[in-house]
Amino acid sequence: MTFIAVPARLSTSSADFEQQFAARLHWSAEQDAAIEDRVRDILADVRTRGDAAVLEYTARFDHLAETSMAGLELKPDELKAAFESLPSIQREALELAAARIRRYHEWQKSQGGETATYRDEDGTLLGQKITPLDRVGIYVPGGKAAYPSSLLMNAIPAHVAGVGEIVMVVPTPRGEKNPLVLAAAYVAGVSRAFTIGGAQAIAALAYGTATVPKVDKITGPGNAYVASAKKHVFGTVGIDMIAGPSEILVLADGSTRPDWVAMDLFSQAEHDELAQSILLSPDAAYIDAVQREIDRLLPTMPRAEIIAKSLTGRGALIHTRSMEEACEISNRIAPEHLEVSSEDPHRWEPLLKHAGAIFLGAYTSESLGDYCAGPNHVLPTSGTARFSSPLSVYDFQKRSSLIEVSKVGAQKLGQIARVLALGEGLQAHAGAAEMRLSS
Ligand code: HSO
Ligand code: ZN
Repeated sequence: MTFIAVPARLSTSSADFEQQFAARLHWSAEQDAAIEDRVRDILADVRTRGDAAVLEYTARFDHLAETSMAGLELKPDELKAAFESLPSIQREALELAAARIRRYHEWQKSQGGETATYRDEDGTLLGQKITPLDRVGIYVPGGKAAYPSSLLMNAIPAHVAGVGEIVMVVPTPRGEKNPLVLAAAYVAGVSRAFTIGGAQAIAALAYGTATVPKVDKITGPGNAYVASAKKHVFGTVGIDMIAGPSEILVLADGSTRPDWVAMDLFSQAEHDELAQSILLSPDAAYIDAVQREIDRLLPTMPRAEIIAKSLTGRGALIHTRSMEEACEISNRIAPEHLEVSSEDPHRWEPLLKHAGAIFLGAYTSESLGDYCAGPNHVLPTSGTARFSSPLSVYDFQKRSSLIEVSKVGAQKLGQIARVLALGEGLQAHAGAAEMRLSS
């Protein structure tokens, strides 16, 4: 079977650019009413019947029939054994990746992730106390999107934040366990792990059952049922983000080898037929060269079919008038991953405002960021980088304000508060402030 990948060719100087650009970018996560209804039923059922409902759904949807929840729990010894039975090359790669991810997130914690206070001129102490969440749930997808790397990217920042207990859930259809996922759970140090998935797993984590502990926040990607369930339980627990298909945007001045760039475009396209890979360049001959490399390399790819569908359906090669204009277009797209494939990436970086992660220079392939550079690979998609950030240590912490008013401060603040409280008609507020005046 031969596949062809023909991303749309666009040029910012053509008259219909805006129209074509809008058509390529259009993406909406369709809300499927049937899915919503089923998810609502499953959530309500698990909430009332607990473990019994989880066991039933796991037997029905995952063909994994157990008589008690003990059969659906992965014990620490089993995780350790999975790690130890891996080839040493995989064990080492997991450990090296985990160490780099840990180091980055520890650094991140030191950048505003620690309690801090100051005193004002009246000796009043003000600040914020930072505490980790007590318990979090991490959803790990099963099947073809079972990524051990995503488990590391979720669990390690939670650990570094100081989360007390990390509960992982992973659907395991027919009981077929993914040894790399189990090993990653061991390396990341999850506290408990269950072979459950879907909306029933989200419900178990959000409401708690006799066996599955109730968590404070649920993170991690999942299918449409999982995404819908996370939206429904938001408020009862915190959630991270609802991720759309992967995206990569390469901004190229023409100095990087075109086969490197072609492979980078493939690297996100191979995730999903709905993934989006875009090249922006002011050099038309370079765009032709990248398309030639796409044609040459595609037949060598085991996932050629997915890549071809993604590139042909949602991909684009966009010719711009200049690098400056390419930066503007990139800001409009606000991609999940942005590669600045340029001889002088620091010249362009200040112009780039919206992106989940920015990869600078020809050597920084996005795939290194997916596994082991250190920063998180859970990133805002579908243009949400305009207002949101990568998953981080901060997602597993919360802040409490700290206030200690000095005697002198109470005089000054008391006057202000008294006036404002009376303006709001709140006599007790005014009284509490007044009583401390000239005490
Ligand atoms: N690029 C994906 C993460 C991933 N890639 C996992 C490989 N494995 C997130 O956008
Ligand atoms: Zn990836």
